[in-house]
Amino acid sequence: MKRFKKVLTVLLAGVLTMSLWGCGSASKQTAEPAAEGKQDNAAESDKDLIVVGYAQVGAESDWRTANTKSFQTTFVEENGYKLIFDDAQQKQENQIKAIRNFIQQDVDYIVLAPVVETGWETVLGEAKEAGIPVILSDRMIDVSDDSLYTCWVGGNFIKEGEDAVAWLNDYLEKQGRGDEQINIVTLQGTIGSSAQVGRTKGVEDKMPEHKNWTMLDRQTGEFTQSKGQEVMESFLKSYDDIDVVIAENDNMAFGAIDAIKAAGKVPGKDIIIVSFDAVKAAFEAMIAGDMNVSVECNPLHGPELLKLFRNLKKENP
Ligand code: GYE
Repeated sequence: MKRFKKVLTVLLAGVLTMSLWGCGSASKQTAEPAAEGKQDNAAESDKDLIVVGYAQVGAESDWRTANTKSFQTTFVEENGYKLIFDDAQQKQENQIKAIRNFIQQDVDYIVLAPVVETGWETVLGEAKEAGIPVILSDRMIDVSDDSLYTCWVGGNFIKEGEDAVAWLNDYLEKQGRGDEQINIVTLQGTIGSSAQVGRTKGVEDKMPEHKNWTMLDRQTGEFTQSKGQEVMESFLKSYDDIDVVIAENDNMAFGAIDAIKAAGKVPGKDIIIVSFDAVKAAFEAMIAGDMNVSVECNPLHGPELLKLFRNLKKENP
C-alpha cells in the first residue's frame, strides 16, 4: 500500500491542518515518503491491505478497553486494513520498542497513544526517517519539532477539568453549601500523561474562583481501580473531613468508592464523587447513588481515524 501511503502522507499534512481533530499547526511539514524499493514486510502477505501499527497505552481502565475495541473492530480486513496491536502495559519503554518493531515491519501508519508527553524525539525521528507517518491518538506529546507527527485525534482534557469544577460549583449551590468550607482530594492519573496534566490544570485554574474550597491533597492512582482504592484509603486515614474526591478517571473513582464504604462513610452523600470518562459502569454507579458526576470523554477513536483515512483516499484513489 505504499502508493497510498505516499499520497496520504502529503495530504495528511495539508488537509488535516484544517480539520477539527487538532491536526497539526500551520507550519507542519510532511514526513518523507518511504524509500523506493524498500521491502514490504508486514504488508507483503496482505498486499491490498493498509497496515496500521497501534502502540496502545495498556489495559488500565474501562475507557482504555473501549478504545482498544474501537480500533480492533474498525481496522479490519473488510474495511481494507490490517491492525498490528501492541499493549505497552503503561510503560513508555515498551511503546518505544513497539514503534521500532512497526518501523522494522514497514507498516503504512503508526498510531501512538502516548503514555506520557515527553521523551519521544528519538524514536519518532526514526519513524520520520523511515517515511512512516505517525498519528497521535488520545493523548498528546510535547516535542519542539512538530513534524515528528502528522495529526492528533483526542480529547480536550483542560476543558474536562474546568467542566468538573463548574458542575461541582453548581451542585454545591443547589445543595445550599455554596459558602461552606469544602475540602477536596484528587486522585490523579499517570503523572505526565496529557489526561492527567490537562484535567489537573483545568481544575487548578478554576480553584482560585472558589475561595472556600481547599485542595487538601493530590496523589496519583495511575488510572487504575486498585491504586485509586489504595490512595483513597490513605487519604481517609490522613484527613477526617474530606467533602469531595476528584478522581481523574472512573476506575480510580470506583476504587475510591470501595475505600469510602470500607471506612463506614457513604459515597455520593458524605463524600461527593467527581470523575471523568463516563464509562458504562460509571452510569451504573451514578444510578446507584455512589457517584455524583462523570465528565464525558469519548474513547471511540477508531471510526474517526477510518473516516479520515477514507476521505483522503477518496480524493486520491
Ligand atoms: O481517562 C483513562 C485512561 O487518556 C483519556 O486514560 C485517556 C485516559 C482515560 O486510562 O481512563
